[in-house]
Amino acid sequence: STTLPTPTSPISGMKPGTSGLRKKTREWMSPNYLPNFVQSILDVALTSPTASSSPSYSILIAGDGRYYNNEAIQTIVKILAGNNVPNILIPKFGVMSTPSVSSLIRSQSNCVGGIVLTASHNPGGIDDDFGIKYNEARGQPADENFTNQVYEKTKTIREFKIVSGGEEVVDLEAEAGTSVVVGGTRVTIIDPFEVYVDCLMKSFDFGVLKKFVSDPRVSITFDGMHGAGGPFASKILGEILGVEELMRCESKVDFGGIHPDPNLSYAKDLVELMGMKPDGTASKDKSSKFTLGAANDGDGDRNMICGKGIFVTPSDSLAIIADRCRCIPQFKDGLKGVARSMPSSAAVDVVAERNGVECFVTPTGWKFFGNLMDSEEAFNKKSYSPFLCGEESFGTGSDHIREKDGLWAVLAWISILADANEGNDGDLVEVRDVVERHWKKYGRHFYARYDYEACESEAAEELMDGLRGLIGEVGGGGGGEIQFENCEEFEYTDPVDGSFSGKQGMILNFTMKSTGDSARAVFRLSGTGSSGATIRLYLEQYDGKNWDGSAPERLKGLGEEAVRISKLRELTGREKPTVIT
Ligand code: VG1
Ligand code: CO
Repeated sequence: STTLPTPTSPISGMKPGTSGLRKKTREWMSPNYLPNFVQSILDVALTSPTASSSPSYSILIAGDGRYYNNEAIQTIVKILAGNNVPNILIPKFGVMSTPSVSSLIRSQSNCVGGIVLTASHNPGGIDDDFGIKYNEARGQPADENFTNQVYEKTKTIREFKIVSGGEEVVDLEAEAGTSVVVGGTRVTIIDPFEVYVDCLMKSFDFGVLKKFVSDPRVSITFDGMHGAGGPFASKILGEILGVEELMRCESKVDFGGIHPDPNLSYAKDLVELMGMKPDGTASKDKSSKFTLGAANDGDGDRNMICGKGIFVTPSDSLAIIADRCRCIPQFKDGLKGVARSMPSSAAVDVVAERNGVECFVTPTGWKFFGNLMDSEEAFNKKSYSPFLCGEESFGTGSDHIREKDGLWAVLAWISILADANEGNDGDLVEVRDVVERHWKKYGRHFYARYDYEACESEAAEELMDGLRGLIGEVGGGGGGEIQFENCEEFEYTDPVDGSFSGKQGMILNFTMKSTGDSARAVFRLSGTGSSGATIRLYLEQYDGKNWDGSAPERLKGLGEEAVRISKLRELTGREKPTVIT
């Protein structure tokens, strides 16, 4: 085969968001769309130190298995070959979860990075979403500097290089270890599981996990939502640990028609199975046989954790793991650093402060955690490892890799339950007990998120601008219980490399008149959608004493205040959020 430089012209709108470029699948399938974006990624990626110093460097191509996954892989192989990339690695069947991609890249000293075909928790199918993101050599999502450069390339691209060849140049069903040559490029099929399983085995004590899973009092269920995490769950939870009740763990191109986002709205089957009402509070007439119920998203990096009649908010989950981290071998000597995204609740901050652990608050998106994790290795600064981090959007993880990790979070919770039940022959200490003990010790951050999906972009921008106009105004309360104090805009200077990120969300601060406790509402526009705008409203209220009751109920008043101040109803015409979680 020969390389054909193919003329093309720029296609507008290829600006990567919070996590890669996500568009409607048909748009990706339109002429030159995929090649333009992949060529632009390569133009930036191939200037990296690994690519220039290692003559036999490799690039990984893998996806979350959604519609167009395998066709896209074939095209990308031909473009990489056209650009003389010496080695390509592809998992058997083309599917890997995002965390397993991160661990695989890290395990290869000459791997420049990975092209990851995913739109994560967005629905898949010809009429839904497809996406591509890029992970760099340390396994971390490309930073803003990288994605901005890619975007610039997409605006000036004139040609892409592609080798000639039929539709299929690589057999994705070939056994691991098989390789073929395309153009001058060696393409090798690899085992998707091995490296990642190994990595988790180093983080956890699988003997302890297995013993807990096989305890006759214990019953665990997991919902893979037909995403890429499913096969990994089957292997690790099913085959290795003996968890029996695995649901929806085969990866499917359309995720079985569901929205593969594990939260109270979209994982409602699991919520019901765990004995909860749709709002995540205990159902009065239905109990659950399961000790632990968990779910992952489309690419296996998000997690939802539930116990009998209780849903653990991701922010609480992070705080609880931080507090009890020493039961996880990876953290046996304690933590050096923790971090959370700004909209996540301050529950982990309280744990960090009381335990003398450094705590960082970053913008939304996992790429901001990577620098902190690698501060020593890559930047010759202080080490924050062992490091734990998370986001309110059901992301939890650590420095075992550079992505959030859905299965890791499930194993962390099995570890916590095993530890809480160590030497206990009586009634099981349940998820609810663990959570309530935590609230008793540290107070509770009542937390909820409202999403207003598919709003008009203009209305959403106007709302944010309106809030900006409140900066500097002092609220001074009024007569009600929820007193508005002030408004600020979050921005971030990376403490490791000094890079600056502005406009990362508007924060409205409140005080509860009767208790003096603080509360806040945060507004952000989503950067992962494929059309229109999603307004996210994050609500948080701290209570040090009275931690009883349901979060959605507690936060209703605060939500009303935030909606009123922001003029959300007037601007968007929305009476109610699309999602409450
Ligand atoms: C959302 C979440 C963010 C997460 C991102 C990618 O971004 O809020 O916390 O890191 O999705 O997660 P946004 O900009 O839509 O709010 V995933 O599992 O979609 O890769
Ligand atoms: Co995801």
